Amino acid sequence: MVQLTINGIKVNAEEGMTILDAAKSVGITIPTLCHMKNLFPSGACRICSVEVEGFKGLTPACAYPVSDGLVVETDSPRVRKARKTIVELLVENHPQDCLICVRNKNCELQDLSERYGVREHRYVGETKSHAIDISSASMERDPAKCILCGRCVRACHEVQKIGAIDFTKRGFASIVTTPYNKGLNVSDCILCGQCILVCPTAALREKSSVKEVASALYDRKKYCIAQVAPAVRASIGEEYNMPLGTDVTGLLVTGLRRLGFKKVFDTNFAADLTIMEEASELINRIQNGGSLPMFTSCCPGWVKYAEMNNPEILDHISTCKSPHEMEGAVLKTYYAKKMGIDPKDIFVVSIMPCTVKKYESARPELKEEVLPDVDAVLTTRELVRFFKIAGIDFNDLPESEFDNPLGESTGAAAIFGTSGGVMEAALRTAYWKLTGKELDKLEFEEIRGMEGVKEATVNINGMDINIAVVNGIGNVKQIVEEVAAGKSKHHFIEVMACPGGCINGGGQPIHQKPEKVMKRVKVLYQIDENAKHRRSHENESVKTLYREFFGEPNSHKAHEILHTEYFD
Ligand code: HC1
Ligand code: SF4
Repeated sequence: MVQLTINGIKVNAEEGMTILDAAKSVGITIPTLCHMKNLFPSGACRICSVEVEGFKGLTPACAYPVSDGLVVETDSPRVRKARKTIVELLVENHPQDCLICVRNKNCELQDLSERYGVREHRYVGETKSHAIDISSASMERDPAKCILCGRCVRACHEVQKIGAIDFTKRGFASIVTTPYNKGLNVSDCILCGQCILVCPTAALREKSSVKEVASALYDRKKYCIAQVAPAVRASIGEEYNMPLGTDVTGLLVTGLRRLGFKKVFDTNFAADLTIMEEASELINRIQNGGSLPMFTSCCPGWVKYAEMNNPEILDHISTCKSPHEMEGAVLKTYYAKKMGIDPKDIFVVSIMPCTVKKYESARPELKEEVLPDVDAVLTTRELVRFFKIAGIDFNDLPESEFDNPLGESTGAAAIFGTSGGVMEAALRTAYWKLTGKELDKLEFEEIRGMEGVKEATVNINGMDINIAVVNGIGNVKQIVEEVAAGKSKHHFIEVMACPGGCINGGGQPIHQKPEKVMKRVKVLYQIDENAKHRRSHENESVKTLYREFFGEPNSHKAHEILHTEYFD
């Protein structure tokens, strides 16, 4: 422990801590635009500059370690002036279009401009102008709005270990871009959107589908159906100032009805259906000598990664479509027939925490005849904007329940939204399928939590099944290489591209609160714990679907409608 003085307050801090963290521990927030928790400080933005006694210049608090007797001023007139000048320079080299910007009122540059009282243009001069990269199906990149903080580059390189974007050129010409300044769609980008979550401005953002969905809702010929991903209910409340970790399922359903959706279904229903198909596929592969280990397939970021980087392991990925694609496929076949609706008139909108789902829904093989399984995807953030346009006061809505039959779900489906959840749900059903008995203890603690790779061995009917859960695409390389080399000891591997799983997807609310992931995860585990049924095979509507339509899991019809293929 060392003792230092910050703004006249005596602060005890652990050795190795930075001034930034020590100040935070006593309630002093030093602003920063480049710092990322748990990553080595870059000191790029200089907004966190502070005065340290005995030093002539100002020092970046994010990169300066504490020591005994250090005397620091974080809010002196000199510090304020320096910060204001930095902000003024950034603002001057930034489009002056806050009123029409997607991040208006949720922009860190705007906040700092307000905080330091920037009220005039003091440094008018040449500004950069760059074309917006609209090449991908999921995201847009607007370099004119980039303030070169480098957070996106670090999220992509150091967290996701993809490296699709980086700095090029120097000085005023400096820019964050893709290789050869080509579009994201021809880079290594997997469209995970983790860079969007850390971007302080709107330089990175999702490609909006709000207009498209609004026109479908106004088209009287269309039968618009919404489905909601497991993770959205645990996060959207944050956009309405509710505490982190508030479950708003009932409000969400009412809000979607008020937008004009004829039916509001639950992607969780199809998560249960996925488990029926995926657990059967795993057992088939084990019993009949199929490619093992089998990887999960519900994360389209992971699938895109594998297709681009490791085509040699594609036959190890489950052929199951992801749950929201299965839900769409069932809606356009079974449900359309049952309700006497022409599938051509059905317009399925998935409300997702994920940016890659936009790309996934546009994949040509994910369709029934010529109709896409899912017509449009709105991220959690886009839904909030849509509610705003429609004048829906989310906080004041009464609660209501999902429509049926595609609205029923079990606790197993709820935990799909967190890392380890798909595996846990699959094990609950695989155990029942192989033994005819139910597991006494449903929780698999070893595969919960935020570790990068979680492993366990589960004994089912005398057979040891080795499982692994990859939490974040940045941790997948070694696991994939073992599989490619034929050296994997695993039977079943879950991969989710976003750290924490979909709960921390690239389409989720943007704010830099580090505790957000665990608080959201808790909601999903609570939904599971409180659920009447906690195993996918107990979902009555799924059972009816097999009885009335598919016959049994992995049947020929199920393969035609619920499974897919991959391409290198
Ligand atoms: Fe996910 Fe999934 S869990 S991929 O994270 O398998 O997006 O929430 O909807 O499809 O169910 C996302 C979440 C989601 C699918 C399911
Ligand atoms: Fe990298 Fe993901 Fe952003 Fe693409 S979307 S640039 S892969 S962080």
